[in-house]
Amino acid sequence: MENFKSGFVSLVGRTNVGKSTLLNALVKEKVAITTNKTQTTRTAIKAIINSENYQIIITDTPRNT
Ligand SMILES: Nc1nc2c(ncn2[C@@H]2O[C@H](COP(=O)(O)OP(=O)(O)OP(=O)(O)O)[C@@H](O)[C@H]2O)c(=O)[nH]1
Ligand SMILES: [Mg+2]
Repeated sequence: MENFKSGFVSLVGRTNVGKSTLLNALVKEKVAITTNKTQTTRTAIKAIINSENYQIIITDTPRNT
């Protein structure tokens, strides 16, 4: 566990810029709905990436503007 690291990442930004698309790509699963329409994500969506040496907790957020 000595070299194990963990942390949080939040994806924030204007609507329709690709936050949810990036989340899905990072976790390699379709956890968040993505569309070409604005204000798609309505609630914060959390996903976790686990690896031998790290854990990342990612939150995709609804549009910020
Ligand atoms: N050309 C291009 N289009 C992208 C890229 N990433 C995402 N898109 C497209 O941009 C649109 C919006 O993507 P979303 O991931 O739903 O955007 P979002 O930021 O989550 O939007 P909200 O949930 O409304 O805040 C979709 O049509 C995606 O296919 C990219 O890197 N390049
Ligand atoms: Mg979204």
